[in-house]
Amino acid sequence: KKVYTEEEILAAQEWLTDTERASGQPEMFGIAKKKNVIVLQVEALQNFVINKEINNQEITPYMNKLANEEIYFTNFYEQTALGRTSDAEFLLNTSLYPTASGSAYMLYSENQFDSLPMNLKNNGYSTNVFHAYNPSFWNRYIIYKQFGIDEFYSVDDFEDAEAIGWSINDESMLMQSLDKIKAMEEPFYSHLITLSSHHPFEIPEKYQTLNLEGYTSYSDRHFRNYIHSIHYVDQAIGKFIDEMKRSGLWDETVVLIYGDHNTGFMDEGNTFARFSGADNALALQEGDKSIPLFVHIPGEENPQVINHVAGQIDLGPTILDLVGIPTTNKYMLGENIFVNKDRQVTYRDGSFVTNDLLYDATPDGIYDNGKCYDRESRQVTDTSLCKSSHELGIKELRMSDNILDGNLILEILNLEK
Ligand code: GP9
Ligand code: MN
Repeated sequence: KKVYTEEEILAAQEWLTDTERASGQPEMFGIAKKKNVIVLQVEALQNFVINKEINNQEITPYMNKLANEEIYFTNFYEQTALGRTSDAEFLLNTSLYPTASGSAYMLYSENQFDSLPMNLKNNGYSTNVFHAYNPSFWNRYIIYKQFGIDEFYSVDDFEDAEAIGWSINDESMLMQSLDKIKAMEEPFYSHLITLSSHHPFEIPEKYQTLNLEGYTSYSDRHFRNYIHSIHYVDQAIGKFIDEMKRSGLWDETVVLIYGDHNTGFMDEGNTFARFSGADNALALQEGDKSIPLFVHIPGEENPQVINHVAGQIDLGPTILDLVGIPTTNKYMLGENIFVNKDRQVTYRDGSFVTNDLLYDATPDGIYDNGKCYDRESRQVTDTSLCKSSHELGIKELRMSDNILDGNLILEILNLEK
């Protein structure tokens, strides 16, 4: 643990509670007051498959239905680093940035956080996580305690079922989880983390139901596997939602569904890139980090497609706002994604995306070596146009790192005493 001066601790506090960032009456505050919350985090789900057909077949018919009937964020970006799934969880649970090396779940599992689950728990929610894998993987069983998770259902808490990839198949995992959820007292918060669509995306032949003619070459195998696998997971999600509707839970529960991170396969000119329409460097950058986010809010009948930029770091504050827990003084870096403002999504390497610009940093970290793109003209633009946002992003990353290194949320709470 690094030691910081009182001045530095107060600077972190000020940054975290910055009123400009948290400004305005957040839209939709309390619109789902005391409703249950289900967060469904889907392994390697990218946005390019949504509303897309292959050989005249929908890849994700059930999620396409969500896109048409619920709230669909089309410009939502993943912000993970080397901690992969655990980084996506970390962003959700803490609204801080993942670490530049290693994994925050491993390195800072005993830190103090102003976590999403703890905030819900303090407001009468029971809190639980479902993930059918070894509980010590990514240090989950340690850090979940720190987050205020009451119950972690890991591999041994599920009945055995046909395996896909690393564990029991998602359909069984989701339905078994739902059985447990149905018996819970309300309100509850449940985070479900799927696994069937894990790299290298191989699933048993009987689930490979799409006709992928035209993509049969050896070099297309990852693409093929990915499309089959996401199609399988999509129908599992469909069954899960149908059962939520049948049992009445759908009307009592806020549901968020999003991908944890990219496939890592979208490269210039390859099938992933071509199929998703990423035919230039800017589109590649956008497409690679773009994940879908669907939000279901009970009582909100009007479907909405929301195009402004937002990222995973914003999930926690958004959920708290929806269920009516004020976020103004929370020690979180994100903000409610329903507020339509010119938000910036910063990536771990200092790259960022806004509604208008995308900055692509180089591994050497030298600002001028990176590229600044105008998202409207789709061209590389004057590097200086990205400068101030880049500086803000770097400052925020550093602040987040300090908060972890010095366990500063605990230090702030101690000062407040
Ligand atoms: C296993 C799962 C692994 O628990 O989280 O996913 P990964 O981190 O490799 O994406
Ligand atoms: Mn993952």
